[in-house]
Amino acid sequence: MAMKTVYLGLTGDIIHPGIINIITEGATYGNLIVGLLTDSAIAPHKRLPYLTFEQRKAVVQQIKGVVEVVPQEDWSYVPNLLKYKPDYIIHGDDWMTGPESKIRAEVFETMARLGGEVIEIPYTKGLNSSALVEQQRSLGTTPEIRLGTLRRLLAAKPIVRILEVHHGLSGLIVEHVAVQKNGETVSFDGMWSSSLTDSTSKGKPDIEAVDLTTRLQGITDILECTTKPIIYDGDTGGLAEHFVYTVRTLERNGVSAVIIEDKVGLKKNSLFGTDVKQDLAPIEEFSEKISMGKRAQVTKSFMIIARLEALIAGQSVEEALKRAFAYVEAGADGVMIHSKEKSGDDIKAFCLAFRKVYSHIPIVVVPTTYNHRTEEEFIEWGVNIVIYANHLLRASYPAMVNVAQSILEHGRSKEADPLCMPIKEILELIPGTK
Ligand code: SPV
Ligand code: MG
Repeated sequence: MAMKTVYLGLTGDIIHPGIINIITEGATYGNLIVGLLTDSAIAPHKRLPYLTFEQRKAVVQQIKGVVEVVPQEDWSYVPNLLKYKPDYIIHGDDWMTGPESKIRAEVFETMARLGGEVIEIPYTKGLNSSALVEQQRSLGTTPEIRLGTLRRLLAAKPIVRILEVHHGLSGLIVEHVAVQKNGETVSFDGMWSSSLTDSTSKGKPDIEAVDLTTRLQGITDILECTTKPIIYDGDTGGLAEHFVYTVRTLERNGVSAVIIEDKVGLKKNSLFGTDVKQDLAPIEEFSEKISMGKRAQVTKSFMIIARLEALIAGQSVEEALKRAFAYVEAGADGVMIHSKEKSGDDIKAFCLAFRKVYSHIPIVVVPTTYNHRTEEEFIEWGVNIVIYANHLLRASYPAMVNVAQSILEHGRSKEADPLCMPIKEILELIPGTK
C-alpha cells in the first residue's frame, strides 16, 4: 500500500525544538510534505522572514523526517491541501483561538471533504516562532539583510508602505506601530529619510545644505534601533562624480535605495509655492548620472530610483513619461512621479501610461497634496511604493508648541501633563533603560 502523506505548513525562519517536535511527530504518520510559505503568502499578514524563501528551503529540506518541500503561495492552507490531497495535516494546537481559528475551521472542512484527518499536537510551551522573531528583532539585523529587504517586499506585496523618519525615535515608530484592521495586522514596511524633515529638524532650509556625512549621523541612529529598510532622499544627487560615492556609502550602511530628482540649480523643496520654478536637468545629463550610479554600486540589490520633477515644473504628463522612459533605459530601477496638484489626476494618468510600457519597473508616489487618494487606488494605478514623506515631523511640531504654550500660560507644567507621555512610559520606551 502507498505510504500515507502528511502536510505541514511552515515559515521556517527560525528552527526551534517545537518545530523539530512537530516534524518528528508528523513523520510517524507517513511521508511528510512541508508547505513552505512564500514571501508573498506571508507579507500581507506579518513582517517578512529574515531569510529568503530559497534560504529557508535549503534549511528545512535537510531536517530529518522531511520528505519534500513545496511552496505554499497562500496564507490559507486550502489551495495546497486541494493540490496535494494529503491523508493528514499536522498543526500545533495553538490555533484554536484568535485570527488563526478561521484558518483552522477551513482546514477541518477541507480535510473532511478530502477524507483526510487533522492532527493537532500540543505546541511546545514557551517556544513560539513569532515570539522568537520578536526576540531576534531586538538583536537587530545586518546591512546586507536590510538592504535586500526592499526588493523582497516589492516582489511580495501589492504596495510597499513607507513613512518618513528623521531620528531614532521616529524610526522606532515605523518599526513598532501597528493597527488591527479586518483581523489583519497593518504596519509600515520601511522608512523614508527625507531631505525636508532632516533639514527642518536641524533648523535648516531644504536646499541641499545638509551634507551626506551629517545626514548619515542621523541615519546611523535610525539603523541602530530598527530593522526595516530605508529609502534615502538623495535630492539631485549632486555632481555625477559625487553621486557615485553617495551610492557606495549608502550601500555600505545597508540603505536599500536612493531617489534622485531631475532638477538643476539651487534645489528647493518641490512643494514650494507655484511661483518657484525650477529648471529640469537635460535628459542626457541626468541619465548619465543614473548610469554612473548603477555602475558604481557593489551589491545587486541596491536601487537607484529616478524622481521626475516635470509635473512640479509645470510640464506635461507626456514630458514626464518621455523622461521616465529615458531614465529607465539608463538603468533606473524605479521611477518616482511627483506633483503638487491636488486631485492626483496627473499622477494617475502618468502611472497608467507608464504601466502600458513597463509592466514591472516600480513606481513610487508621494501623496502629500493629493492625500485623499487611498492605497487601494494606487494599487489600481500600478503604484508599488507609497511614501508618506513628512508626517511624523509635521505631527511633532504642533504637539511641542502646544506644550510650550501651556507652560507659559500657567507658569507651571501640570496642565501640560495630559499632552505629554507619562514619565514611566518614556523611561520604558527604549529597551535597556532600566
Ligand atoms: C522630501 O521629503 O524631502 C521630499 C519629498 O523630497 S517632497 O518634500 O514632497 O519634495
Ligand atoms: Mg527632499
